[in-house]
Amino acid sequence: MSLCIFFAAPAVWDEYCDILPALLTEAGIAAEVVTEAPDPAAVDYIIYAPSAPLQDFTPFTRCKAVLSLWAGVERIVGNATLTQPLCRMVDTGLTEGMVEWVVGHTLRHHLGMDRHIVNPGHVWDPTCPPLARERVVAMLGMGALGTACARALAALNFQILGWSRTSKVVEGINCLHGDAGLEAALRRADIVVTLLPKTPETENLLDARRLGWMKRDAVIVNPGRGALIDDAALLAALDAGALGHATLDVFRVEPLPADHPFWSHPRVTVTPHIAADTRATGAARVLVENIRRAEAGQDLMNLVDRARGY
Ligand code: NDP
Ligand code: OXD
Repeated sequence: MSLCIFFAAPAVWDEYCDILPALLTEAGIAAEVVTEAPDPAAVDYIIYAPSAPLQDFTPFTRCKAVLSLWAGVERIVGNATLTQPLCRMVDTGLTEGMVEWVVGHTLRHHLGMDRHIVNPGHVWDPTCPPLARERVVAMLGMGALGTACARALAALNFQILGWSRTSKVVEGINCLHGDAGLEAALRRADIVVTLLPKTPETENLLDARRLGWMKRDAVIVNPGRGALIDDAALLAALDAGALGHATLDVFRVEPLPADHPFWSHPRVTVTPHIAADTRATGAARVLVENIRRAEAGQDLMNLVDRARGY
């Protein structure tokens, strides 16, 4: 019998307490899932969300894997006490949610919807927006989420420039990498979507210099991580009219403090880290499949490269 410990906020456990044991049984895995273990040395698997206070993994001497409920692992990946394999969450529900959020906010800016939703002067302006085929969207990050969003936007005819650390070939997407690729993408894009993990290399990626490469009316849509963008440089660019708008879902401090200038800035839209949620029905299957693989001595899915940081 394996022992799995679930470290997350109590409300998260409520979502998994029935489905996870049921799916383990369905998969033929003899395992118990608990939220407290008197003897950490008896634990085989740790299911982890950053809302849990767990910091010291040292006592979990028998643990075969730490399975993150989140896609982004920046709050755990650098933990020196974590020596076990770490898997991040890749799940269809998470991906679908992200695609819907990114497509929705991209279309808002592409179609100029705000002009008609907020039109206090009842101005009849029949100017039509361009077609999607006339707009360039840069997708910074072409991983599980970025690639799905890029494909969905390409299916609507947007011209997509994908940018990643390593070179890629994705049908229908012009894939770039490296510093020159980033500059080319930022200079050409009308809308820039940031779906990168937070790592030492991506922190402040969009700083004053790189924001300066963007078109004056370009829009940033950031569901990745707050630290990807230099906040002060972004506000300065927006105030100077050097950028059109920023739609931000993620922030350096969450919840975003009440006095943060993003809340009231006329060119900033704040959404409260809701771009995509890990949903228990799909995510529990991913957890169970990884436990099954570990028990069978097979390779784990979605393994984090600790050196790379994602
Ligand atoms: P992946 O690990 O699948 O993809 C990451 C992508 O970023 C890869 O294409 C990778 O390049 C690229 N990348 C990483 N470092 C660099 C770098 N230094 N330069 C250029 N490209 C780089 O992650 P996901 O797509 O699953 O998730 C992305 C992020 O989305 C998460 O880390 C998390 O922060 C955020 N997220 C936000 C949510 C929300 O609700 N707001 C929900 C879920 C996730 P390569 O392909 O070459 O390795
Ligand atoms: C995640 C997130 O990383 O919700 O899963 O941001």
